[in-house]
Amino acid sequence: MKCKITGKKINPFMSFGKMPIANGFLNKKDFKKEFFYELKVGFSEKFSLFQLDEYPSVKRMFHKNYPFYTSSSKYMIKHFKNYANWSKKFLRSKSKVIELGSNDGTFLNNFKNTSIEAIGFEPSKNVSDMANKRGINSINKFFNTSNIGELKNFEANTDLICGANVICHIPDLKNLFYAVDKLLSKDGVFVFEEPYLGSVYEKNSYDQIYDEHIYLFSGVAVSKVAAEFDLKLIDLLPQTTHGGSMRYVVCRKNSKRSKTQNIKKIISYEKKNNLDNDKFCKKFKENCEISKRDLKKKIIELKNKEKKICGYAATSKSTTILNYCDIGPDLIDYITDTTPEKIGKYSPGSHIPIVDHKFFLRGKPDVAILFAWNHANEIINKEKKFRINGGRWLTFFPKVKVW
Ligand code: JHZ
Repeated sequence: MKCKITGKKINPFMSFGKMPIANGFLNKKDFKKEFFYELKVGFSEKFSLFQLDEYPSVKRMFHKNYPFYTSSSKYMIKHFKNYANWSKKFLRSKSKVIELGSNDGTFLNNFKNTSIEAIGFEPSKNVSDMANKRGINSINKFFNTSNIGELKNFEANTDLICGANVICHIPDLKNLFYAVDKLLSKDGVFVFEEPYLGSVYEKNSYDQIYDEHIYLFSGVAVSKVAAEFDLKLIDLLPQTTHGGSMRYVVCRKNSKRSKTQNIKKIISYEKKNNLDNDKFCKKFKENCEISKRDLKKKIIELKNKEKKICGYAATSKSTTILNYCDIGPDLIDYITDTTPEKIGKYSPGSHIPIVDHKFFLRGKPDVAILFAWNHANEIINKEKKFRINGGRWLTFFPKVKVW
């Protein structure tokens, strides 16, 4: 395995086994030709960067039927509104803004009807089309040095380049930073929030590791990577989204902007927990193995008691859980979901039927495995009836629990 920045050899420390495309929901007729790769992870000491070894081509992952809409969570709509309002402190009335991986426009919608010129880059056509329909300027392309050529008046003139849950999806970080360098204004900021390595390690939420998440960042990693590209990390802001994320604020090395105290605090937490070096990897691997054993044991125990088990939300994350723990339709009857592109299909690799969310209570499950555990508050609140009727949730981070 090679570090994706230095090209130097690194030793993968763990394999999650053969994996399908995390969002590759499929029809029965396509089971035989399903694509698999090996999900192995390693750690680059030079950049303290947690990364995947193999991953499928980006075109296999992001295409005209990408089955994820940011707006599928009410909480996330609110979160993006707050994120956009917060980011306005970096903007002037005529500023230019670019969002990477702008999906259905949930974030950029907050700049509509303002004097700010905002553009999104979104490689998946269905979600990009949805943004354009909402009146949000969305370019249906990957953000890279080849595709920013037409944005002449954004060159060295963009005050905010931002993303959420997107930078970790971009394999070629060098090209990404070159494109950012071309577009960022003198004191402009590059802001992104991503699932945080510290939270994944603390909660043992290894399901954040799948094909689309090529990197798991930390404060140390981003500060080292930024420095490599003549940028500096000036702020770190922990977020509760996606089970624990971090917002990174980066600007040009010679910008007048200065670093906040948050950086020192968070980086010292990371150093204390060895997240800046590969010492944490062994423990992390052991924790994943324990979690896998406990989850499988609990599900078999429930099944032996003749409980009807379903999954709640066919998340990308559930692909890692189901395939790594070898959980299939013999154990889980179906998974309910709200996304039209997933309903009527089968889960990648494990081939569990995905049914419309309307079927959740009607199916009368005894136990529902909460695969969208990161949206637990929102879901448990709207599904109060499930527990009142005697149903129980099964959650698995940080420990397996039926409640
Ligand atoms: P959710 C996706 O991951 C993919 P996923 C991506 N790689 C990423 O980084 C993050 O998002 C940001 C369903 N659902 O948000 C809808 C319900 O059924 O945890 C979706 O299929 N009922 C870009 O997929 C799925 O969950 C609900 O009440 O792990 C989304 O899951 C809610 C709230 C969601 O992201």
